[in-house]
Amino acid sequence: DPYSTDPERHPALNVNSLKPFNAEPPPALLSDNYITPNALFFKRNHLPVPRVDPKTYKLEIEGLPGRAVSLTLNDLKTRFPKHTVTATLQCAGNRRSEMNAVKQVKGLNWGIAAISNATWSGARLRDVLLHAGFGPEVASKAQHVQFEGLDRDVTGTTYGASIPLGKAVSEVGDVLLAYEMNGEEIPPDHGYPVRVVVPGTVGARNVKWLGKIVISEEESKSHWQQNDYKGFSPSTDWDTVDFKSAPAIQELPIQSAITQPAEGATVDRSMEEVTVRGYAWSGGGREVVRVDVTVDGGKTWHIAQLENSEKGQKPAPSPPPGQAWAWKLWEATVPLPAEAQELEIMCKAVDNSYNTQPDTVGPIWNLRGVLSNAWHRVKVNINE
Ligand code: MTE
Ligand code: MO
Repeated sequence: DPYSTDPERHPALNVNSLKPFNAEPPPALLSDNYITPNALFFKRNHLPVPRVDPKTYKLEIEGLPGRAVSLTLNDLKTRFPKHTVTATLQCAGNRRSEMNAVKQVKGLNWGIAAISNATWSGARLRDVLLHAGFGPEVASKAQHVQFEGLDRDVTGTTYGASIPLGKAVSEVGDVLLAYEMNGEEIPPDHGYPVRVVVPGTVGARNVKWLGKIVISEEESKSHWQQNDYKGFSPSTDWDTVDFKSAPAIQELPIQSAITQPAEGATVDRSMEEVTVRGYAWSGGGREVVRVDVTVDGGKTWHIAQLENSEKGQKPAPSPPPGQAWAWKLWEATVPLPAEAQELEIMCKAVDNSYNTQPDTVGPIWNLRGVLSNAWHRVKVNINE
């Protein structure tokens, strides 16, 4: 069993698949912490977790002038400044179950918690590429930076993905070759000893167990870059889909969801109001500036209080424009409408480009069930 050396996991996780291991935390736990504890951080593996020896670990870098460069874990830790970034990762398939409810899609049936937030430390990819020989001549030809994982399938094919070169070498892109997650070594499930963290970019490009970097004129040839993680029209089906016709997902659209109360929960009428909690995040470093909550079908909206630090701590300073990599948690206390016995709570977020979420999932439905970001809806009962 190639999965026999997979690590132990937290028993509270909701498991979507065991081999490979895919799991998300219960929504209410997710919004308990601004920084998601490592054990509860959602886990998305396509293959068995590779066990990498940190003493023999080598990162290869190809596609730059001169010889290929090879760096040890110690090189990464000592030859480059340590940079720390708080960034949210979200799987392209987060909230896929809502698309499944409209019409069957292909993929893991994620709820609303294939998203988590951590503080990552490591070497800047920019610094490492400059060290390895990146310069203007390369920039005029190459357009992509490919990443290869050390996890492989039975045929020996590794996980791979790529990002635009501009993001990789940007001074404000904050792309990391991370060796720490929340102040600890990166756990085995999250890419030990080194993973790429591409803030603002879909989870799939944040390659774990990083073995190789290739600077190139083309995107990664990997299945996950070419034939997966792309969006299509609701009318495109498996007979007509042409994966070449759509761009690979990189930055993700604006997202928000309600973590509390849970679907089907009971709210006490005597409380007169309901406290609603959730998360909101947008891709590409766009900052969430507002979350609106309604309990009357959208006739009136309540503006939620946004939080960018742990409960009870003072707010963190605002990030520079274009570098809002981390989510916001939010809370709204909304009066219960008179007489209603059932309540549908809905939320939508707005980012600083004034992007907002579509109201329903039908018009954004796609056969792979990615980019599911319609207004989130939770139905609760009111107890008289
Ligand atoms: N990297 C490797 N090497 N193998 C993988 O299966 N999964 C990707 C990405 N990086 C994956 C990978 C996907 S689809 C996502 S959403 C994120 O890792 C999940 O990261 P996490 O497990 O740390 O939450
Ligand atoms: Mo993903």
